[in-house]
Amino acid sequence: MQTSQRRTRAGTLRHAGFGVLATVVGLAAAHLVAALTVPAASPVLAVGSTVIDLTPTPLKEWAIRQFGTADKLVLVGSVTVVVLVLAAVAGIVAARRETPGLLLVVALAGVAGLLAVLRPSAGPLDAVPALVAAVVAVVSLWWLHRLDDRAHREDHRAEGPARTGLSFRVDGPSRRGVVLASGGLAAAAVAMGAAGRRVTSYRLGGTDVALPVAADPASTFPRGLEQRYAGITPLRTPTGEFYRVDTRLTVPAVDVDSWTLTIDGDVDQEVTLTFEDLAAMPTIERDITLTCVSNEVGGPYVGGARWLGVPLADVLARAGIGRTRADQILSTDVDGMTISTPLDVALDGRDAMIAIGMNGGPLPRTHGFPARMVVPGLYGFVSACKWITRMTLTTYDAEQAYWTERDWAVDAPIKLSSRVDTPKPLSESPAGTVVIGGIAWAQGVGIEKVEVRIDGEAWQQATLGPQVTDDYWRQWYLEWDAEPGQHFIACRATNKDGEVQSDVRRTPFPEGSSGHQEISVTVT
Ligand SMILES: Nc1nc2c(c(=O)[nH]1)N[C@H]1C(S)=C(S)[C@@H](COP(=O)(O)O)O[C@H]1N2
Ligand SMILES: [Mo]
Repeated sequence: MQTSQRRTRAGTLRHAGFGVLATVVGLAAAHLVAALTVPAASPVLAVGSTVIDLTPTPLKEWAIRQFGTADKLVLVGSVTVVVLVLAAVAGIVAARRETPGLLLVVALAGVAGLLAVLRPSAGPLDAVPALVAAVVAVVSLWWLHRLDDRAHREDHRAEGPARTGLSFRVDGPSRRGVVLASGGLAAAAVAMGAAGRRVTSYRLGGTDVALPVAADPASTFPRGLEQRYAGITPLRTPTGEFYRVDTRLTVPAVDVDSWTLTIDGDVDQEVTLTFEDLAAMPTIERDITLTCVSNEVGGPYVGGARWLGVPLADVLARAGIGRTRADQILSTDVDGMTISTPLDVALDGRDAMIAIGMNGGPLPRTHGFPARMVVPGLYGFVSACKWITRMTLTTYDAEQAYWTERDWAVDAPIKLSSRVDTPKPLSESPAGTVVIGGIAWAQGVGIEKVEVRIDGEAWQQATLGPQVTDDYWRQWYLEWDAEPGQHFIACRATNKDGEVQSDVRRTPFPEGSSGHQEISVTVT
């Protein structure tokens, strides 16, 4: 009794392991095949992206709050756990009744294949990786069970049923075969996974493009306060440190030579521009601060950069929009993801552009290579479409974009806001002069003043850093004679229209956070 129970438990574990191993090998093989064909069609990515898209907004908000930019990893990690549990079940089932077990594996791959093919930009090739996953996983599982059965029979012959309980014996030749096969499959999975990554990063390599010299350049960039006060956000965000927010698990690889931008919908005539066409148009260079609607008060999703691009109005004029009845530009990226922008806002004279350069270089892949939209004053989710391939002139009645379908605001101007960069919340500073410093932004209007409040007392005016443009953030600082104890520091900005930053607390959903940031620090 003892023995047979042990045998069952150890056997079940081993069979579950076979299911997991076979599935992982299948996924790795599929990942490699996807890397060679359509990277986004990899079952892991196809399932992961679908989960991200289907996650209800409140849950996504919660994930972003809890895990920051690791939110996607957490969501996808949870899916992975579910898949592996199902794979383990398939392994156990297959040991008892082969066909249903193998069919469960096929079903798992089938779901991934279906999701890959249902992606907006999918073609027939996109089913191939899931097909590969199914074949490799089924064959691996079948093979492992074959070897295992043989080992089982050998044990019986050699020593009678009582000994078979020690399932992890590796001394019989067939038992050794099982161990070797498992090790071999695991090694193959690691190798194929690594090769897949290699191939992808090789294919995604180049963002080398010749950028035009700006016909209308930005003015000389001033020296920021960060030179004097290290804790303050640099006046220009280094490209590699610029915040990144998008729905993508992997960064799209766009081949600039075959990339095009089409303007269609309610226009005089549809036009399609190549990168060369675009870069040949007169360009502007502007310092603009981008902000994400998901930025909490005091949050990190805001960045200042120098953008090079073609004025949006000029690009749209290529298609002719004089007679359009559209109220929306529906932008589509290389994967079919959509972002909507109010047409009247984009064309009201602000420096809206199709950007092709950032901080003196081409756009990095993470920030939309080879081209993206930038509209000063609008949150990124209603303007900053990265990897843009199409702008459709349409109406909000006729078509909805990704986030508007998810109940986010339609027209979302960036809210007047400010942030304390130094001292850090909950930090300790020695008594004496402490520099309180940070940034404030009021895109389109400009910052008039920033005030600081310590321990709930009167607001004190901070000193502003250099003015760049009204579309750009402004640094500020205040020297504080700090005495020992716990203190509370708050800040608020006033824009050049005299509007004071609202102290009404709002969550990012549905149109951006508001409220005053107040931090607690200790002076020793
Ligand atoms: N194609 C695409 N463009 C996109 C997004 C996206 O998910 N896909 N996210 C938008 C959001 S929400 C923001 S805030 C900005 C962020 O731009 P960044 O990642 O370059 O900082 O890109 C916007 N453009
Ligand atoms: Mo965003």
